[in-house]
Amino acid sequence: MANFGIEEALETLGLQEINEGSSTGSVNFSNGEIIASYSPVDGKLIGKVKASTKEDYEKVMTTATAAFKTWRAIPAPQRGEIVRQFGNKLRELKEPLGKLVSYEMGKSYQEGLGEVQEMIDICDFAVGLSRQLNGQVIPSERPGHVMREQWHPLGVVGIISAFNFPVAVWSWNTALAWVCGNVCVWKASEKAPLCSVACQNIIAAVLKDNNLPEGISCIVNGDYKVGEYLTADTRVALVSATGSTRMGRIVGAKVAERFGKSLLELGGNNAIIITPTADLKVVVPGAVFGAVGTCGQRCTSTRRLIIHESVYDKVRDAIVGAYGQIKIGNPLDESNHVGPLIDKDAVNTYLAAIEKAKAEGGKVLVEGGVLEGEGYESGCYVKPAIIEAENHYEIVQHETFAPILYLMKYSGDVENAIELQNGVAQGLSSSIMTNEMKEAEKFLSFAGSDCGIANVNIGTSGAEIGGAFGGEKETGGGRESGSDAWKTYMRRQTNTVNYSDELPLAQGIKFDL
Ligand code: UN1
Repeated sequence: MANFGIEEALETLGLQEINEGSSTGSVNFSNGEIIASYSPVDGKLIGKVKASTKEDYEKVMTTATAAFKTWRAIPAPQRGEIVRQFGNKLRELKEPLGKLVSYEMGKSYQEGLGEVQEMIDICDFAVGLSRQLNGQVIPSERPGHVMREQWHPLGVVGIISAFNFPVAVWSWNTALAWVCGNVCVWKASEKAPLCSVACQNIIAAVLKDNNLPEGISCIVNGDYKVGEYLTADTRVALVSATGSTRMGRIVGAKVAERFGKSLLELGGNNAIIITPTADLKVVVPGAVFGAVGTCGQRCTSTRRLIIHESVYDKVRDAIVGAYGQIKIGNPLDESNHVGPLIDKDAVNTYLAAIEKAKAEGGKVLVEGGVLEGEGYESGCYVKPAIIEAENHYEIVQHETFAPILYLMKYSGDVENAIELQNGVAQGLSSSIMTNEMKEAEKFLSFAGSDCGIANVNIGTSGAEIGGAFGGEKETGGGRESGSDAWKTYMRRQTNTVNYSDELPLAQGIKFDL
């Protein structure tokens, strides 16, 4: 077991008094119905928060919009300094926060720590970025003129995040949004509300220490109805939403209707192509971690293995053999690989998907099922399953947020595998396992993977924060995290300045008076 008790973690994170009636975190004026957070680990109640009513939301927005005026006037590198302090606090609190993530959401403690590490990393990235929000200088066609580009903050950024990465996804958005000069209003998943309150407490303390307005970071609690306040609100310049394609379709349409900006990071249906030259030492851990890590609840989780027929039996046997070693149980016990699903609804979705795959002709290679008995009282622990299937099955085309891995064969050239890989509606992450340079390059070329993430000889999940994160098609097209994703959090302004005594018009137009 990890050395921290969960009570101690809650206390360190300022969550010891999370119960009915307490309004938690600063800038959280919640007065609505109670949201109880039960741990999928042991089924116990961890705490309760109140949902935000429309009035509460209005108070949050008033606080946030007022804070924006102060925050945008602070030079970007000084905003970076605040993010640096936030990152340092996260370093201090990595263990308790990682533990809370693990206990409230159910991922392994190692993955909980990894998630907090992603937060620390994005803070470091954002600090450096705070000195590099550069525009360009563009040659003007007119004498005595100069053109340049500036990047200005947007205003209020609304962040809608999912239960599966209850802290990191917020931080990818918020750390960038802050250095860019925006203030943030966060609607976290109602399935992991305490994680959001813990994060809010941490940043609120940093803001207070620096005498900065608390409205720079706000949270609102609740279900999709609270999300709708954000999507419909013209004061929210950008809505960054991470979650299901179903949710993204609604959010994207609503925000577009009012000409707001949205950044959508939605479902994946990620595949690994395993070619004849693939190295099994790399394939097995890559595929197994990808499929069962976070109990198959990452948007980057490996859903499909597309295996060349010449190595199919060998690869299948190695993967099935590795599944025999997987330990399922309390995720806070570091000897376990896989914890529970988030809740019983997720368990039912998992069971229904297995039935559907069977009904469509799938052959079960590793049997799934719900675990019962000591240690599994929450009813949320399931066995990772492997099913031999075909790409066109309806269930294979669909993202099921659970540890179900579909195996399929390809024959002939890598192009055939790429066609299968791209033959789904989603386009988030993809990998090829090969030692053939030509295959790898084809996979990465314009005619290769159509995903936002395409990897060679690593799995589909576990992306580093330094790259832009997101994907195409039903994945929504947005990019979060590294590279130049920061540009989404700013508005571009083109400036033309005339320092001559004349007024020549562009395109050579004459307009003599
Ligand atoms: C998600 O599942 O929403 O690439 C994010 C990964 C992690 C992030 C996943 N760094 O698997």
